[in-house]
Amino acid sequence: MYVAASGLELALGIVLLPAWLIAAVTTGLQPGRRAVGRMRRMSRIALVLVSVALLLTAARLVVYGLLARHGWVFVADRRLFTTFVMLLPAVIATVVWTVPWLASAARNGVSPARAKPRARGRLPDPAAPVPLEEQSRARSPRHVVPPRLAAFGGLGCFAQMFLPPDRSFWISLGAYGLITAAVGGLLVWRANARLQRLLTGREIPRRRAVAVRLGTAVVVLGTVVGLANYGIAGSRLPHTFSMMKGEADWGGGAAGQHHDMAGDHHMATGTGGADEVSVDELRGPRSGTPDRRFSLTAQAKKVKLASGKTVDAWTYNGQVPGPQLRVTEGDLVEIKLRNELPGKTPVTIHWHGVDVPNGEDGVAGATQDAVLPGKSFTYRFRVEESGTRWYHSHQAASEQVDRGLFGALIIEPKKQTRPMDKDVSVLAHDWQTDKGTVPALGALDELERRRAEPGEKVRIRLTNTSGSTREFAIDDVPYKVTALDGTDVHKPTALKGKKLVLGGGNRMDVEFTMPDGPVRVTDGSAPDAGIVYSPDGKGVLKADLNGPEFDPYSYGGPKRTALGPDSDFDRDYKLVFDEWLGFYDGSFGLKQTINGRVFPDTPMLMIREGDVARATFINRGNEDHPMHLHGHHMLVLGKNGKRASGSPMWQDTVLVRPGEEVQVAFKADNPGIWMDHCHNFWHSKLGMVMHLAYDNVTTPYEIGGPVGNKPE
Ligand SMILES: [Cu+2]
Repeated sequence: MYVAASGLELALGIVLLPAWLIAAVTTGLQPGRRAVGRMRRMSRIALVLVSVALLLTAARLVVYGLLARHGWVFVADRRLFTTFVMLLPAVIATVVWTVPWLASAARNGVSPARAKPRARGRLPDPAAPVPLEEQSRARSPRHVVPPRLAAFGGLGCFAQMFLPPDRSFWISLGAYGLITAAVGGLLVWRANARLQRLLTGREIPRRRAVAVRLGTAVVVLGTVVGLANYGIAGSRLPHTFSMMKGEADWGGGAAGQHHDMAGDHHMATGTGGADEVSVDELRGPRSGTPDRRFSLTAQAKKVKLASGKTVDAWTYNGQVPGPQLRVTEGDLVEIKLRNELPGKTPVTIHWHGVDVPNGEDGVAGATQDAVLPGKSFTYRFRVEESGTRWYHSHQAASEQVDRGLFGALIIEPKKQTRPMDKDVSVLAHDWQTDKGTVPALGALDELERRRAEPGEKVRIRLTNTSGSTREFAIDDVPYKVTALDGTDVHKPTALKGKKLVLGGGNRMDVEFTMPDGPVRVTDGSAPDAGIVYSPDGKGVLKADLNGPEFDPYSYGGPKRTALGPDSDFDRDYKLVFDEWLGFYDGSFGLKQTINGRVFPDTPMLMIREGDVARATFINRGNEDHPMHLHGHHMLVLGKNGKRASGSPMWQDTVLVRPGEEVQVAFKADNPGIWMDHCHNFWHSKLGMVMHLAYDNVTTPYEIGGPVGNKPE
């Protein structure tokens, strides 16, 4: 609904400008028509064109109303100012002044004032010249300027995406108002000058007129080119900089004692108190024999998908997805990362959804330097939780995860309460192959048939390792969603034929008992692929991808939690996501903004250990944003003002779809500097990255630097 309205708004923005432009030009042509008959004809045409533009304007207002139904926050921005400051006043002026005159001229070939005495059936002779008085009336600024100013308003609507989102209300009101008034003034001045020339009979010599137009064109073109150049150069990020550049956002609570100033935060030798700690000190246990030991080596390898399509992959241990790591709650885990990638490509490993000590989090430029080829890095941490997790590189993820540097990480609970006969990880991914982009489950890009005996208990761990939102279907069996992002759902109930929606990075455990007939697991992005289980391993079943959407907000049974909507929050962050066409780091694209800014100018969420925080995510843009907070589990409180009513939803990645407002709570119980970013890596690459910083934690690492750290 929101996306449809927003798309309609975009389409209207594209047609509004030409519609008003043509209407304005045609209206402006009237005074040049010297015979009453021609003036009448032209007025009719102008009237029709103005009416079309008015209808389109009305449509924009309707769309604005539709968007406003999602909440004031969704329209109290660029939309408000382009529509109600730039466009609407000019349109009203057009209706009040231009339309009556055009209507009269269309009927009589003269203005309303003159028409009255002659109105009784006797129209002026069509061939008669339009009296000078009439011509000057036709050229009056109040008749010709309103549609021109409306065209400028149309330009505002057309170029809305280029305007900075989420700026302060009063400053925006002032800026949009002043610019519109200035353009209006300029148009009136120009119309007046023309009128004077008509009355005095002194026309500008043709050459001079051409020169003036040419000059104007050169100035406009120069400005555009200059702005573009400035945008390219000005948006370029420095070679090396600290993550901690953004403005500190204390979430309305008291500022910490250590770092009132953003910027000094990155210095290991800070000015803080005795409890100041570097991320280097926030490591897992350095001693002790690990319960599980793994070795993951990043290697380039040409990998074949099931269909035979080839991926020029970057892998852990030569396979895609990387090896599945299985550990047990309470284990001390040691993973040695070695980099054998070609060239100078550095890598890391991030343990997605595991609340590891900050120094083990694997974020290049924040918690470590990325590991260069030939080098290694050892992660050690004790897992104090269980469930479906995954791991992936957190260095230039839009390229590295995309190419295959990821795998499943399963943490078995200490005591398995629901043992399974089959426990299967399904990692949905988009592969860049020699035959284009191919969605697949793991490396399965076509249908695979597997054997499963009736009565067998099956757990499917759906994992979305791609950036885009995925919709899964489980046919044709009743099942339960037993975990969200690896945390058990309380009292799950049986479901059937639902559409299971997972944002990028999300996981969902699904359990069922194998029936006599076949069962199919399908990712909607690859409807012809998937897995079919059947007793003989030859089952045939069509996927039904059109089921109603599964709603995790009302699923399962409620349960008391330490946090809740009525908790006493020390911090309350409000984060609005939007889109902004322009330059970012030297190239042109659709920037993904948080509170109107892109990384590293996005807000730094500041917190103190022990704080209880709430965050409200508002998606004003047109694409899904799966927001992933490292090192913490967020309790999802509700959506669009409605409280979650089912089982508590503890998630590390929260999907916020366009037009949605999602509220989460979390406890600051894991000191560090933690990424909080959109898990659509293309969005994080385009600026949608921020972090949660404990006020006493510092990092010696920087973005860029000798190894080229790229945390996004
Ligand atoms: Cu996003």
